[in-house]
Amino acid sequence: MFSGKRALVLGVANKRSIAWAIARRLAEGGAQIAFTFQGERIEKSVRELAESVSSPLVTELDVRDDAGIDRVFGEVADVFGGELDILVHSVAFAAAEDLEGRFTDTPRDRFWMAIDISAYSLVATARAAEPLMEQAGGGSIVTMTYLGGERAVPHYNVMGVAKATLDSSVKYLAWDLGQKNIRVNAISAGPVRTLAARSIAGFPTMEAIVEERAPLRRHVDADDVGAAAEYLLGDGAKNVTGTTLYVDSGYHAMGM
Ligand code: NAD
Ligand code: 0WE
Repeated sequence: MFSGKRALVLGVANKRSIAWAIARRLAEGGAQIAFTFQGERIEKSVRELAESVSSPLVTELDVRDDAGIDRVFGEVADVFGGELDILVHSVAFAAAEDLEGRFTDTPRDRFWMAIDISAYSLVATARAAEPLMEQAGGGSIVTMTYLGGERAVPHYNVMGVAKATLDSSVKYLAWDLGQKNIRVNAISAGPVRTLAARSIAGFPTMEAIVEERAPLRRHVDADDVGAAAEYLLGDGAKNVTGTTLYVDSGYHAMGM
């Protein structure tokens, strides 16, 4: 399904990462995959995972760094002959203390930091990918979002505001880049047990609520998200852009 396709995946931290579940699907379909990671602490685990899918490039990137983004897309252009077909954006961060207290108390600097890392990074990386995807005759971009950007989910707080920014950015990017046959979509996942999720107090309670109230009465795992990404990134979705695909056991459809 992805034979001859070249992908860049942002946001693998370890084998539980949603980005890794997506990368695995791409690799099974025959894609070549470049990876970025953030911070020395996770470098080893990302290099090992990347090696298992014969990745031609693993490189560090903090998405707040414009020069870093330029450098990484230069490296991607080098290994993929100036072309890129697929970009997976699976990055988010807010200060831990802002996911605990009241949203009302979010200070200015941490409000902007959450939006910078979790939303502006999609705009910056899509812009950097644009010439490489244009060279390839088009491309597909997928990002990860959550219902907390549309509805108030207790404790999601400033991350919800960041996801609202991300969701809107998907639509404006879809309009701009559609002219170049580049598609931009989001997947809205229900709670998945990853590194970013496990550290959140009350995560088991959220899973219990999904099991009780979602139409399918079960929680989702990273591989369910991988399957949805496989669809959105593939030619089967060639006329799908600017949209959100929910992988949440139907939870978003409920009013109670
Ligand atoms: P994860 O911790 O495995 O992935 C988050 C990634 O963001 C990590 O690889 C981390 O290194 C990266 N990151 C954070 N700050 C960064 C920075 N400044 N520069 C570069 N990278 C940075 O957790 P995950 O659950 O796989 O999260 C991936 C995406 O899925 C996020 O956008 C998250 O909001 C979204 N999401 C997660 C869930 C869930 O329940 N796990 C549900 C819906 C959406
Ligand atoms: O997007 C997310 C979580 C993203 C995230 C996680 C962390 C934990 C560690 C962003 N920043 C940080 N910062 C840290 O220091 N999800 C969709 C998972 C999630 O997080 C929640 C949720 C759900 C669901 C937080 C509160 C309530 C629900």
